[in-house]
Amino acid sequence: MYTLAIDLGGTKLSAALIGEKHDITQRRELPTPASASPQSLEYALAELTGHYQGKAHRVAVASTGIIANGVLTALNPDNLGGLNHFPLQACLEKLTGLPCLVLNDAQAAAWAEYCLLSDRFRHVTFITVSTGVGGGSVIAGRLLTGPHHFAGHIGHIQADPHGPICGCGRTGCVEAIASGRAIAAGAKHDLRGKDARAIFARAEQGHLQARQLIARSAEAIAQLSASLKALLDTECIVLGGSIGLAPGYREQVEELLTRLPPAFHLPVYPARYRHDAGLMGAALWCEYCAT
Ligand code: ADP
Ligand code: BMX
Ligand code: ZN
Repeated sequence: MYTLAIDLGGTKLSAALIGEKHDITQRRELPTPASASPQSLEYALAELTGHYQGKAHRVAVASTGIIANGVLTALNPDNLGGLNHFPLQACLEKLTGLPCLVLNDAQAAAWAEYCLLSDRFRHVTFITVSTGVGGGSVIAGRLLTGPHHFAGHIGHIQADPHGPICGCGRTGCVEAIASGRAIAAGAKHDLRGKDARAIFARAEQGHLQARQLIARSAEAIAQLSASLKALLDTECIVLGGSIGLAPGYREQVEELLTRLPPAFHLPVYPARYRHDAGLMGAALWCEYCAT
């Protein structure tokens, strides 16, 4: 019995089969189409799911965006090339002929990482620093989704009232300062036009502006983590996404947290499922909902 797990992010679209023992096989990845046209996303999903025909009995999706009743609504459409509305569940059910469950990507990853930590903690918050900044919290063993499926959209908490305008319409959101897109947007002079991955590579070589862009991102995530402790009394933060998992980034966040008053200190762990936290979380959530 296999679950076809799909993770739709602002940059990449991944899929894998997840078995009963939670083994991950046949992982594939495509770039997320950067287009406001729903057809482009449907074609990409058709290409991806085509490889798994007849191999799974259900589909579990972790997706960027606010996910209500299987429909994706972007809070920050810029992350999806302007696309702001997509009937994800209906589209995948049509493409695969299988039942499909959809959950926000960071909420899904939070569930997966909580499942690994539940012997030690009952209050866990996951933060992805990736194309955007997303989050999910499990409090007292329950995943918070909220009445409008909006819980965890912590990338849109204000970090700086004088900061850049975010794609969601607010000013100075954490996402507008710390995300991969924000790091790239902040790049000037010789770094202009480079993506976050390239900026990390330059920082490793000692490039001052690259280091400053990354430090600004890490500072916003450290402050966000402290605010989440104040709000939820979360016992730890789990950091994921390609930026959250980039070498040295988590350590910077941890170090910046130690400069705050002790009441705000909390451990920051790397996602143990690494880049597969969303995939695994969607499959585990599907399993949990079925019991
Ligand atoms: P998604 O948002 O689709 O889930 P990722 O978690 O890979 O995808 O995040 C994409 C962002 O991470 C992009 O801004 C990209 O430039 C950046 N990125 C990808 N790989 C790395 C890396 N090795 N180090 C730092 N940043 C990276
Ligand atoms: C945005 C928002 C969240 C998402 C987060 C991380 C959109 C399209 N997405 O804040 O729902 O969880 O980005 O997404 O509004 P990722 O693509 O970086 O994984
Ligand atoms: Zn915002």
